Amino acid sequence: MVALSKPLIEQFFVKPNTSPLIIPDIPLIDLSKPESKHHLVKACQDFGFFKVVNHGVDSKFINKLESEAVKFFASPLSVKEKFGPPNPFGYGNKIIGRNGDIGWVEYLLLNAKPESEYPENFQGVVNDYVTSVKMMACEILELLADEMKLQPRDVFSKLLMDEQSDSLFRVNHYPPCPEFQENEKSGRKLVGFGEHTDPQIISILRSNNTSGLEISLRDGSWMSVPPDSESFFINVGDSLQVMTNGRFKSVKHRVVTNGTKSRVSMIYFGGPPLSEKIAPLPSLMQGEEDSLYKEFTWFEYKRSAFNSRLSDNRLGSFEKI
Ligand code: GA4
Repeated sequence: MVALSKPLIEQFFVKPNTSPLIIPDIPLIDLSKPESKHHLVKACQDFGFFKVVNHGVDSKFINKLESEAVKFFASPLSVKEKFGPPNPFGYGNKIIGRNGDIGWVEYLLLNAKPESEYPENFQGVVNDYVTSVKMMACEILELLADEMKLQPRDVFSKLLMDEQSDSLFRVNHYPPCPEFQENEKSGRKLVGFGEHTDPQIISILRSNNTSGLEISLRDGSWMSVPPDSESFFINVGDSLQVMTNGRFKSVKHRVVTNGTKSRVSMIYFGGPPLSEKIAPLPSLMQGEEDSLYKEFTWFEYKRSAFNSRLSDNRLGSFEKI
């Protein structure tokens, strides 16, 4: 990464914000327990965010992918840049999306389809990891459908299993920022990945043991999520918020960088096929309940999302007034 001069680094500061008055516990869900269904629904309603253990993803797949990622990001910039810029897939450095967002991060954004092309050494490794994480995502979505008495139980998961599913995979590297260390002492924070919600149905995140992830609480404050490399963190995405007519919350989150430690995260974004209509499930609507959203397809939502800035309220223009 290129070193930034003082004035430039100012662009990366996170706006000052309030800390939560009460720090809630992040819902912890043990997928091996029968009562997990109930806790999953509650976590999606209250936070749109939770952490899972006993997830069934083989640590071999996780460690192999992480070590390939570490090797890739340690290679010379000229080598990494051969895979960039992301268009839409590939290697990106400090520039996020196409609309002027920047962050103290470098990344690989990849198609999650099995036959996709990846940088050498990532080929089989990404497939093994994504296949296993996708199974866990589908299990979670089916448990949610069960608990909400939605029929068939694969109403959500079939969208990820569909051959045309538009799912993505991202590996992020947040390098330590030495220029920032003096500011860290003063309590200022440097943005790694600015605040946003994920447009897809569900996101499954795993990181190494470096902190940085923060979620936005209902009172507008930010809560830091303690890292846990043994668990997975799950986000409700905008599409799942719409399909549940606002019952589940698409959580706003961001990553702040660390002055001294490198953070590596890998995220699977489970999305529907492009032609899929994203609308509240009829079987979930009660009495005279009206959809909170105008009708749209995933293609339309995705196009609008990719034309927006990270912190924009993307669902806003799809809400009924
Ligand atoms: C956020 C979630 C995923 O990382 C992502 C991001 C995408 C990108 O990095 O190109 C976007 C962002 C994400 C939402 C708004 C647009 C598009 C950057 C951006 C400014 C891959 C995605 O699907 O949407």
